[in-house]
Amino acid sequence: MRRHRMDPILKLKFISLLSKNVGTYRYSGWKYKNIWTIAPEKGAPSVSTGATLARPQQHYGYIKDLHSSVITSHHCFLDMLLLVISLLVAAVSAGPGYTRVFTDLDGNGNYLDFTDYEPDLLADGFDNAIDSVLQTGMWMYYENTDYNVQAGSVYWVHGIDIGVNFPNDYIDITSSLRYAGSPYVLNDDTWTVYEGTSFAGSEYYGSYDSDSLGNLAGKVSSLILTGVSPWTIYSGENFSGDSLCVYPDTDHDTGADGSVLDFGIFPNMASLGINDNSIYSVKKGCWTKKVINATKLHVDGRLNNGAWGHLDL
Ligand SMILES: [Ca+2]
Ligand SMILES: [Ca+2]
Ligand SMILES: [Ca+2]
Repeated sequence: MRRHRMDPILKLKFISLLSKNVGTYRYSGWKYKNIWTIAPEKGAPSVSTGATLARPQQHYGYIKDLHSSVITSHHCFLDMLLLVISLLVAAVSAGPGYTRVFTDLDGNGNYLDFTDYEPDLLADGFDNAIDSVLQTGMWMYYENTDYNVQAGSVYWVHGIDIGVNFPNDYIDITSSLRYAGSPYVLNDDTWTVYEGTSFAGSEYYGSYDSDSLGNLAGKVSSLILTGVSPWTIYSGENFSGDSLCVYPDTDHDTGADGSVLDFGIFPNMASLGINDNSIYSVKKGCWTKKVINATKLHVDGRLNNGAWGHLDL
């Protein structure tokens, strides 16, 4: 299928319009800069790799890929029509969380809003530029493109309308970003497994039972749970073999409006006390008496409404 990039001006409008869908921001202590600056696109975007890294189990509207795969003409009218269609689709497919990423500390400098995955920030003119973020949900900021397919460090932040400055060693390195959890409902009961440790590489996502893990069967090296339900993980497909119950109880965030987020964040299988690459199926609920007493993640900081930290190679 032919792929075309969106016209930069249209893209600016697209992102600008999207940002109005994001929800209610609270800018406590953060300077709001009503300036949009997007550097010209440099280099070739990695839309082809995004397809293999996109969530395989759900009907997931990958906004940019959707757009680039739909456009078959450079005619302005058609672009505008497709922009409108994309915005309608975006309204239902964009994630309930968001992140606003800034080129400087304390929410200063230029910024961009994301409600969806970005495998290559070069496409946005934001490669190796992020110093601080303002966000809701659990977002991972990867040193390398395609979510650290090539191993690198990760800065992670979760919370509700939380603003975080990255430490010195983690500013100006982020090359891709994505969130964990439901693309539809904040704090929905979900699980996401990752091929690499520290949430790297391909992922497999679900909010229901899964009797196999597709291309990640026997490859799972990290896990993130959201919501309040425990899950039972199995060493065999079809809920067979050894079973262990794991709760999303490593982190709990409470927003200023009383909304809550719950997480189980496990950057490697050792934090669950099981062997690497040993999960083959997942079932909702606690179907065994063997409950995992998980190791909590080290954080750089924690507030009522969130926490943040880093994972290194
Ligand atoms: Ca910067
Ligand atoms: Ca980088
Ligand atoms: Ca693995």
